[in-house]
Amino acid sequence: MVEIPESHPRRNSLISRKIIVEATKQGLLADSAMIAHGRGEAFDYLLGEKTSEIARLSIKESAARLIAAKHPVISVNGNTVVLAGKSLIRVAAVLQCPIEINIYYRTEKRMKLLYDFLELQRIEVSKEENPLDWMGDWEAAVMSVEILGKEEDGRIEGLEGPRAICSAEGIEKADVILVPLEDGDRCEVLVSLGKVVLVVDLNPLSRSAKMATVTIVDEVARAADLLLEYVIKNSSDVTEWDNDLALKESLKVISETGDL
Ligand code: PTJ
Repeated sequence: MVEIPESHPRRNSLISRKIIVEATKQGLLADSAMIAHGRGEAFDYLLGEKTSEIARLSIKESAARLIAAKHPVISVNGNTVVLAGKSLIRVAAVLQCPIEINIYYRTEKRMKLLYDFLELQRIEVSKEENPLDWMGDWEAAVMSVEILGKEEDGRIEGLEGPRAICSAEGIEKADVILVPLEDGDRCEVLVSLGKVVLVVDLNPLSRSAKMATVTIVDEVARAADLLLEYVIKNSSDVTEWDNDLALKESLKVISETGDL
């Protein structure tokens, strides 16, 4: 494998590409995963490849809503597992909420591969030091995170076919769902079911971004790391979040990044 020099200005982006390429070879990702990633990358380039102030606020708001939830769940698809799986396991460990593998292009083979991959990530995370400012038995907290998805015993009411399949104890029961890189239709239905939907999407113009309760316009791995800090701080309250205003702010960031 070609080494990426530490000094390379676009190192993180190149590492993410490598991760996506490798995961594709392993069969973990959907056929269109690279296309989705490329679209995200283009938006990230326009955002200056960093977390904007408005993205930081939306992450803080999402942390507050996950903490206040009765039944929070973190839903992960292929791209999310390989790019941010470990970070989201840390978030789930702090919140003590389940992670549900819920993929758009559902096949039994991919579900199994992703489950095994996430299990391995969980074991690795359980062996880490406690995250900064978190106190308690880290290994126990991580190993008690439930990984859902294989049960297929729940349904997203209002959707048909494989896209409706979910876990009864996860998405079906949840009042607050974090769904990175979600599809617009599913996002719309989840909101219509009265759930609080927290989306991570680099494209502020996507249907999911527009439909969500709170949209984090940021790269999923960066956003997940910052989310961990905010769930550990546990210091903010849920606000009257104006998501349209937040999306407009993200578009402003994009237009200003381009200023020469
Ligand atoms: O694993 P599956 O079967 O659930 O499939 C996952 C993909 C991502 C292939 C599927 O959900 C899909 O086709 O997604 P879309 O409709 O192409 O939407 C993906 C959205 O995520 C786009 O708006 C991208 O801008 C955004 N995106 C891509 N990569 C990232 C991202 N947002 C945040 N971080 C990223 N790394």
